[in-house]
Amino acid sequence: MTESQHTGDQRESAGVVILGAGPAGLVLANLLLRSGIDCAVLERADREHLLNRARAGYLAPHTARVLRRHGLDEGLRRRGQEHGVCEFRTEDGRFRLDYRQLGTGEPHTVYPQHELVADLLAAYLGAGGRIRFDTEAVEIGGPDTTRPWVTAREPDGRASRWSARYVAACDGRHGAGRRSLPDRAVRHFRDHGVSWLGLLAEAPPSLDAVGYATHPRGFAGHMARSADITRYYLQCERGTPAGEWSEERIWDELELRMRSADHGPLRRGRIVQRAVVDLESDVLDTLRYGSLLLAGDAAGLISPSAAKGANLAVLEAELLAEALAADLHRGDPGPLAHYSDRCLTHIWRAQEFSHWMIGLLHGAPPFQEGMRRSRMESLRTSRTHQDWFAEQYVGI
Ligand code: RFL
Repeated sequence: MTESQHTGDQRESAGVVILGAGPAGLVLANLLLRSGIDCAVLERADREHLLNRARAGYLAPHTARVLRRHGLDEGLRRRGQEHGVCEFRTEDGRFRLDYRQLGTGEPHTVYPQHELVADLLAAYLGAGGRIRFDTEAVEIGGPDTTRPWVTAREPDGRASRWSARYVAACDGRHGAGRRSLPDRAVRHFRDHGVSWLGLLAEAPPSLDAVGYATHPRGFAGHMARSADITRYYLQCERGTPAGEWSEERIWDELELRMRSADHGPLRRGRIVQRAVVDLESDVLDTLRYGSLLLAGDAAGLISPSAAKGANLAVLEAELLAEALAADLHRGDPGPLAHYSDRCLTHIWRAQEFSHWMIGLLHGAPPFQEGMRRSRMESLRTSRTHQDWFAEQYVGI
């Protein structure tokens, strides 16, 4: 009797086992498959859930370039909308920044994350990729060895054990990657002390710009997603249950904070998704623990204030794919040794800008509020500051 029959565990293996089929996991999986590296993706959610999970929407020019470079941008090219203007509404009126004309002169592409995930999944499956839905990685073992393994729960509830040369944890903030970090791992954490009620409305955008409104009652935000879906944010008290606000109260509050009386009404519609997001950040001191590599939200959490998370995930996935190919194809361990440092440079830069945005959009009396106003005024009046903003806003 084999050990697997004895324990009842199902035994599987792959060169690289990837946990999570979000943007990080699926970009990595596509690139590894194309370079001929045997890989398998384990995804906790079922396919339906995965393809309908609305999250990010603003993709950086770098993200579009990565997807184009690897022929993964067909949906983005067809359905993505270029976006290059933001509008700030404050107690002093409103001003617009055409950030496509400033800084590096590049726009965002608005393309819903779940559509990107659908494109990446179709490309991966079309190329013969292996993925297990409904399969939750429970724990990663042996990261300090050259034969790490993942224990997982299969859809039928049975345990499985996947062995690999490398495990890539792309399974987000609450995944097995984070849970399996060794004791020596150091995590730099920051709670920004602010919460947002994130909403998806079945309503066309109300502005042809990203809208950021500051108000004594708190921040409000408007971000287009598609011709008939718009994301809104409302700053709320920490601990507010997502369902507490009625739809009518949400729209009234959005109109009040976005100063609709002065600048025009919002186009209302059914709220189809809502969640409270506490603005938090964390950065790991390294993204590699032996044979365990982390990418995307698993590698670092960034508040959604500057729309960087999915963009970092794609950047890291490409770097990781190149590093794994160098190691597994050419026996060159150099790029893998530098993977973490290369990512951390971008991660800290994104964290810094995201933190700056939080300070721009939220004030607490009296000192922070003074800082917020000064920051906003400088952004309104200084061309140098506007160029800096534009560069950071679209860059990673
Ligand atoms: P994901 O997308 O969370 O995917 C992780 C996947 O792993 C699976 N999983 C597991 N699978 C197996 N075993 C386990 N134990 C598992 N645990 C989890 C999950 O089911 C999931 O499928 O992580 P990834 O790939 O790292 O991508 C990160 C992005 O999703 C995230 O950073 C962005 O959504 C952040 N973000 C934004 N980023 C942008 O770049 N631009 C934006 O405009 C933007 N807007 C946002 C956002 C995040 C938001 N929320 C939800 C915090 C707006 C919001 C409201």
